[in-house]
Amino acid sequence: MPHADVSPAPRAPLFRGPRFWFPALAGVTAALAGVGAAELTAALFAPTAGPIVAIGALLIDLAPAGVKDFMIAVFGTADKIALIVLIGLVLFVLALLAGVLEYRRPPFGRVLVVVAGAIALFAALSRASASSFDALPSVVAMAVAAIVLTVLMTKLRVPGLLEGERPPGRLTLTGERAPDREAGLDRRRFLTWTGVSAGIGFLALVGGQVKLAGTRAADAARALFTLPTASVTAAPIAAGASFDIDGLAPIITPNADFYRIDTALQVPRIDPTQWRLKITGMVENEVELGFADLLALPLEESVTTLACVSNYVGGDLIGNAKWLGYPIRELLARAKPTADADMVLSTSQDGFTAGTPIEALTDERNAILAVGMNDEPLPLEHGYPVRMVVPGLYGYVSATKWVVELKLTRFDQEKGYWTPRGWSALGPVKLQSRIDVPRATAPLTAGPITVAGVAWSQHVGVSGVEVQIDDGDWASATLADAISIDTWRQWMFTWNATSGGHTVRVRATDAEGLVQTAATADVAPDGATGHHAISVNVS
Ligand SMILES: Nc1nc2c(c(=O)[nH]1)N[C@H]1C(S)=C(S)[C@@H](COP(=O)(O)O)O[C@H]1N2
Ligand SMILES: [Mo]
Repeated sequence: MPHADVSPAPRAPLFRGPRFWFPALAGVTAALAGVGAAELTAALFAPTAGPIVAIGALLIDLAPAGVKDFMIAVFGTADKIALIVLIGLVLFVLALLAGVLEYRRPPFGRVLVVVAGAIALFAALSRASASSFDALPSVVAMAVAAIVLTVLMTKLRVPGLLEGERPPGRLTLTGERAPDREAGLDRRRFLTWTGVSAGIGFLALVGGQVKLAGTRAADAARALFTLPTASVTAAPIAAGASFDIDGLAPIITPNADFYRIDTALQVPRIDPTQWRLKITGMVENEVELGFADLLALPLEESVTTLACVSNYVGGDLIGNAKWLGYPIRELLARAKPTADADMVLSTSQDGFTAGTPIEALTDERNAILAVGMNDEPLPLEHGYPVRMVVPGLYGYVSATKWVVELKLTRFDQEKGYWTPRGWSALGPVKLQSRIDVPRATAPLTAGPITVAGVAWSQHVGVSGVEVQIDDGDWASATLADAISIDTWRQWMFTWNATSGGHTVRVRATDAEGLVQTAATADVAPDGATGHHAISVNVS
């Protein structure tokens, strides 16, 4: 009887020893195989329904406003990578648990797999653009993980394989010699199965990502697309609009450096030949147009600064670009909104919405449906093929990327995405200024030091910027020329610094004489206020 069971089995500690690690390894392997199979299925059949992305998207939609602020504050534009890592860690722990449960209390490990799969399924199907195909990856994940887990368990449940903590070969409690060679062999057999399953899972995961990257119609279309020429071109940026100061934000933000904020864990990929915009709701004529129709209209260039309401004082969730697009005002005129409509609810292909006052879209400002950004088609992550850009309003109430519908409605009937989540329904950009140089860590020596930054008061314009050193008097900075009232303005100040520690503060004044308030306000519900200050050490 080489496989005599040891009874009573010595109590193994819960989280140590082979009775924990082997089943845990089986659980993690099953999860890896399941997720790998699901991501590959997603890449082939349902590109936006991979379980990780679907769960992440659901979490983003469910997250209370404070969590969003926290993620942005801590991780900045890497908030999405942080979220994926977090989901991966939770999944890892759940997988360990499923393995141990399945070994000790079958079938609860498989029950856990099914529950996790059901959550992914719910997440995938609850997305705005979900189709029934989107169920596939989660179902595959569930099935593959359950099967791999079951198979690995049969490999583990060989008597003698995991008994107690004894190294193979030592005397057992009953005085018999453990079947060391067989146990060693069985363990190796189990590890082989584990290695092969994990390897296949990993390859499927990588394969899925490669496939996703390779077959994106939107990427290909964007690469082939050349922007039409503008019928109204923006004046070239005058030399006087820009100081040549190392470390100062350039007057035009390159696309690659432009901040990105959205709820899309996976960037929507829209085939422009399929793109349509509908103007619906409280209108006399519904209007619908395709991408080619939009491109055939006389497009206009404009330079507009875009700011995020989540930008804390001194933060970098703001950028300035030259956009190419068509005035929304003209399209609304075709649709003829009824007199009682006061909001345009714009919807993106992935279900994000923004509520914009009609006035901001119909007055003289350059509120556009943009197709170009800095002489390029919109980058995918900035809304390709079409987004809104509205000077003077924070992005969350105006700058809908991947836009597919403009619905004329009323503020007392509809709310944009962020409004029920703790943000104001109206979001005019607040008067602000920022110090870009010197950096807090730069080595500084006594004598003249260049202090410089940007200031903005969108749709009003900046008329002055002042700098204060410690508790001294506010002193006027030199302003670069304004491009327009809708763009930020650079400023600089030469500070005759003495050695020691100092605080440098900035404040702006707008074209209506309003001085930027020192009172601090949080980013929620409608944008941060307060003066940006930096501490420096001068030697
Ligand atoms: N579809 C979609 N559009 C969106 C958002 C979004 O989450 N989804 N976020 C808005 C917010 S909060 C901001 S600040 C701007 C940011 O635009 P950017 O990423 O191009 O800088 O996009 C806006 N448009
Ligand atoms: Mo934003």
